[in-house]
Amino acid sequence: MSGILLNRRNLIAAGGGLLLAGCDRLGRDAPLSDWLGSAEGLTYRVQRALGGDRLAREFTTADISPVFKANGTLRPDTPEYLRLLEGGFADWRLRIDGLVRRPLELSLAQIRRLPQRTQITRHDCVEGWSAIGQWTGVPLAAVLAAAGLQPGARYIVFHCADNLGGEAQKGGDQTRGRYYESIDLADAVHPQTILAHSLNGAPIGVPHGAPLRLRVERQLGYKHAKYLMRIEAVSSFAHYSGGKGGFWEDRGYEWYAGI
Ligand SMILES: Nc1nc2c(c(=O)[nH]1)N[C@H]1C(S)=C(S)[C@@H](COP(=O)(O)O)O[C@H]1N2
Ligand SMILES: [Mo]
Repeated sequence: MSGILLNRRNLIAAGGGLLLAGCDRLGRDAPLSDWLGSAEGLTYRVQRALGGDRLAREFTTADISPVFKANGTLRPDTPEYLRLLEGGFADWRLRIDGLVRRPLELSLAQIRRLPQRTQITRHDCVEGWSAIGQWTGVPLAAVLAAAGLQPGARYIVFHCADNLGGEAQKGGDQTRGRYYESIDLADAVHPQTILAHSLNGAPIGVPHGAPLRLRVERQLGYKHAKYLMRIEAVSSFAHYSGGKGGFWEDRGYEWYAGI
């Protein structure tokens, strides 16, 4: 895994020809939403990222919250997860597959050997609480560059280890389901989008998503999938679960949860 060039140009090269179409189609008559959903729309979004997208605010160590609240699943109860936890996650592997050229399975040790980024950010939950923490992990862009996105890839889906009951006060369908999330490629290649293994300098504990969780800093807390098992590049997320792109989205929350 060493020696991968982890820049966006690589990711684009992996995407093959994504940049051939220009942005000039924006001015056409077709509704913008149609355009954004097209292959050219993908180009637009990737170029938006290339142009240096807005960064979420970063803080100093003095700002770190003494207590970082844990929310949602605090300890997955699936036999698979409990077995991995018991083994100290030595047997845990992150699968990267779907519309990629080289499906990968990465151990925690391999993930820690990839380029790392540390960032101190504020987590905002829709329930009205926030916490500032220091997260360390590998940029998602690096992992995607290693796997090589296929041209049809438009979203990244995160499959988690836990089932969640769905708390009554959050409204909507309360059926228990596997937690999952999804983001578009602009957020996927954003420099602050990382797969984090450490919080405040220590390995992430079980309540916060051990052994690996997503940080996607320009969006609300529920997008930050914990207990990652598999990352899948897809052209559409319509066929997953409720079809809205995430556990809480299927229960009425926005898919793009921008802060
Ligand atoms: N797998 C999984 N990821 C999840 C959740 C969950 O229940 N399961 N809850 C989400 C919500 S609503 C929030 S606010 C954050 C909480 O992260 P924390 O427990 O580290 O504070 O995780 C998000 N990611
Ligand atoms: Mo949340």
